[in-house]
Amino acid sequence: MSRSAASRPVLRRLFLRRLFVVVLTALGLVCAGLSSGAGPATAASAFPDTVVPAPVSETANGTTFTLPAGATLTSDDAGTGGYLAGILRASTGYALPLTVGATSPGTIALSLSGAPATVGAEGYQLTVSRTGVLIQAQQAAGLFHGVQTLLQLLPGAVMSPTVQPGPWTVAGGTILDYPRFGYRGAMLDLARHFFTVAQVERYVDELALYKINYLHLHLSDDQGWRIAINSWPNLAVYGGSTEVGGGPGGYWTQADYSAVVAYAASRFMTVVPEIDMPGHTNAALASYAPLNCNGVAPSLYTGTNVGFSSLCVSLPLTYTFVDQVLGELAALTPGPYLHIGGDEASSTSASDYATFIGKVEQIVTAHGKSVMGWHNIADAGTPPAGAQAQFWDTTTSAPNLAAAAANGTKVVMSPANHAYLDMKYNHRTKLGQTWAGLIDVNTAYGWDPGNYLTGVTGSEVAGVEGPLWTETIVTSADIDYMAFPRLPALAELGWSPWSTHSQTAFDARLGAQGPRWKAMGVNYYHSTQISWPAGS
Ligand code: IFG
Repeated sequence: MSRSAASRPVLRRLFLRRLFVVVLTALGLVCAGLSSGAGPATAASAFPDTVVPAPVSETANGTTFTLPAGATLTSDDAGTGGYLAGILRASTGYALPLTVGATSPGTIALSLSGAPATVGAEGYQLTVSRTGVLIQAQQAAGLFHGVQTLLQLLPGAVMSPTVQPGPWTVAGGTILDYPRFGYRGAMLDLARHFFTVAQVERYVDELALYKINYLHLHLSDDQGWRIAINSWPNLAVYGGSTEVGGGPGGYWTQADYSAVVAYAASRFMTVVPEIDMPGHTNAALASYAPLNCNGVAPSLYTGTNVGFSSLCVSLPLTYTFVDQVLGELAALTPGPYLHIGGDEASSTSASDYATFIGKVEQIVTAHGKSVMGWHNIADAGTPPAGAQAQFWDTTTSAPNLAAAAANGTKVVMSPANHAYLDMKYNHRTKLGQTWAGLIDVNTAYGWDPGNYLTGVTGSEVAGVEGPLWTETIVTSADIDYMAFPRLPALAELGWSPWSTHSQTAFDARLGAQGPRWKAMGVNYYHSTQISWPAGS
């Protein structure tokens, strides 16, 4: 039998076996290739654990999506679509044409239909497939928050204002997300040091990354009055003419204020204006002698003491003043709250304080707004329906506040020893104060707003807020340094389910924020409690 003849069956078997192996391998590659999206087969991708605040649920599907240069955007909300397009076009260099209200979805589609009801007003469902991204929400705010998550699933360079090399790859899967608390705020003190509209809008853009939805503006204090009031023009012109340290101060026109309100709204943030009363009023008293009980105006004040000033509770003009100031602010403020302050009224007797706060609360209500105030307003009794009291002490109990909460007052949690962004990180921190303690990331993160105050738990808690007082804060770089990385910790406490609360997991996810802050030029503090990626 010739070699060929003798080995024919053997050769055939060999050929068929090899053919079978080749086919299997080819099939394997194709399947892997299909499951892992464009490009060579890769291992199944899991969602990167980088999103802050932590979402409610994340399910990876092992695919990856890479944004192609020819990608298209569609959005049912023009503002959010434009916001996303602006960021992506700048960093990818892609055209990314945007169609609003399109009938067929783009590569990235922001849709107001099909979202599960559980997402509510601010939540979203984000689905990443091999071929594209779909963000679904019940309302535009949810689309905006889903966009923040999508941006955090993309490489940090996506936040760069200049074109960066890709690839712009996102792990595939589904995220279902919605907030734990409805009030997730940040406060900026414009009174101790003045900040311009542009500086506040910059801060708004940074806050928006972490799904913050309230911007509390501290517009008046002993050292400065920062908002023009037409019926009392000297408040801003004279009362706003200085600041801590004796600098030139400044003030916003009502058009400036409206511009900030609109800008914040475009980032789905509601402005809460604060006129602090009856204490913290030296700038107003210096501006109008008749407002003083003795008819004599004090000097402007550029120091940092507190508790030495009080409006004149017995003077009828005081309530005309309050009514006209709050009336003009109410007309400029679409949001539900006017913040009346109420803190550190050391120069007002307890009975005068109760009288004053009671009258002012009625004035707020008469202008169609709900009262917000520091938790001290509960010392004057339970505020009107719809009111919020902001806890700022370093204790874990406040009996008058708990009593008001039992009567329906909601509580915004800002315990100074966890949430005050003007506290130093450590003794080496040049900026900031120490009276409430030193606050690094783990102290900012290590508490539960929903179970912190005795007798104030669950539904009485409206949410959290991170105040940034500016006695020592002068520039935008100073704001960045004190707010980042602690504000994201507070934002996570306000948004994420308590079941996701884990210091180590949060610290890892916070570290992943470093490259995007670097790309944005955010002057953040490289906390030694966090391992920051090289170069971030
Ligand atoms: N307490 C005062 C602020 C500010 C702050 C600085 C409140 C409610 C100390 N009141 O905090 O005006 O001076 O940390």
